[in-house]
Amino acid sequence: SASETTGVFVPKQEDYQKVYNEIAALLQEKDDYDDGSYGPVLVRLAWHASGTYDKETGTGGSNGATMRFAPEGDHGANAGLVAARDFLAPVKAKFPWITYSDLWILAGTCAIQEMQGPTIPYRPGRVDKDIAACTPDGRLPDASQGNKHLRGIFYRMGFNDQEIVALSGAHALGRCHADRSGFDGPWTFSPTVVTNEYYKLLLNEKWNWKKWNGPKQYEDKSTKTLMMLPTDMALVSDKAFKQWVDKYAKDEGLFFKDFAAVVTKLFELGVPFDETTQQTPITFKPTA
Ligand code: DDH
Repeated sequence: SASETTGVFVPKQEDYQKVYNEIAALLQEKDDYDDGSYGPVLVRLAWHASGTYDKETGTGGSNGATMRFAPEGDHGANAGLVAARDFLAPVKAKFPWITYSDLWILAGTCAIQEMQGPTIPYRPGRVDKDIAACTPDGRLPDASQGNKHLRGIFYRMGFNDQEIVALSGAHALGRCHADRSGFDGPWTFSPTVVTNEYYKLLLNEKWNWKKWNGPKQYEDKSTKTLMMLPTDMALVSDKAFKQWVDKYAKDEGLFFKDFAAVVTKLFELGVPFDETTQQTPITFKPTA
């Protein structure tokens, strides 16, 4: 076999499941962080690794893990993601054969499944690139903007309106940190569980501008503990977006199905899989 002749370890599906299990165990163990889980910040790392993709030039995307290097790691949008990269350092040390690029996407996949989200099929095969492959600043969305900006950013990656709305449901998870983005607070009352609550709250809550010295964001009228970004509110003020918000708020099953499909697409942007080998995606077994 290739591994016997070259001495290079050729991982099998069960080896990737071992990496998954290790991350899942660490998620359980390290529960003294934010709302009790590193899950959301792992999802954000995988998204920011992928969301730099430009379909015209084929640059960016999760193939490369160039956020390891200062120019990209220091982009404003990536503030705080060092917490996710540090969380994964012992996993990389234990399984040195996996590339950072594959590890970050596997971790995002694991976090979604362990937070009770849908199954995300996973294909390995990403290679780490050097500093020269870092993408320019400005490829990730700017939360202070509106629908035109959202379409500009996500159409560049190759997504349509329905996919933009389905991807945004990730904001059921996690929170904004004043010392990272400048914004503050969670979007939902259950920020460590994948749900369609984000859409329900967008439609059913009354949202007012928060009165504070920070960047412009919304707060819910009833509890003043939840938040929405200007880009989140664009999903209900824009008619073409809103019809999908309505659908996902009504039907969590539809959201799970569309979220799994669009996250799989996001995580594979710009990854040159050898389509001739028909590589079967891995379906990881969740631990719960
Ligand atoms: Fe997001 N996001 N995101 N987001 N995001 C933030 C946090 C998290 C935008 C801005 C912010 C997606 C889309 C958008 C997650 C997942 C995804 C924060 C707060 C800002 C700001 C960061 C901080 O202070 O720590 C904007 C703008 C958009 C958009 O224009 C659509 C998408 C597509 C995803 C995805 O995963 C598919 C997650 C998870 C978090 C919570 C992170 C955490 O640490 O908690």
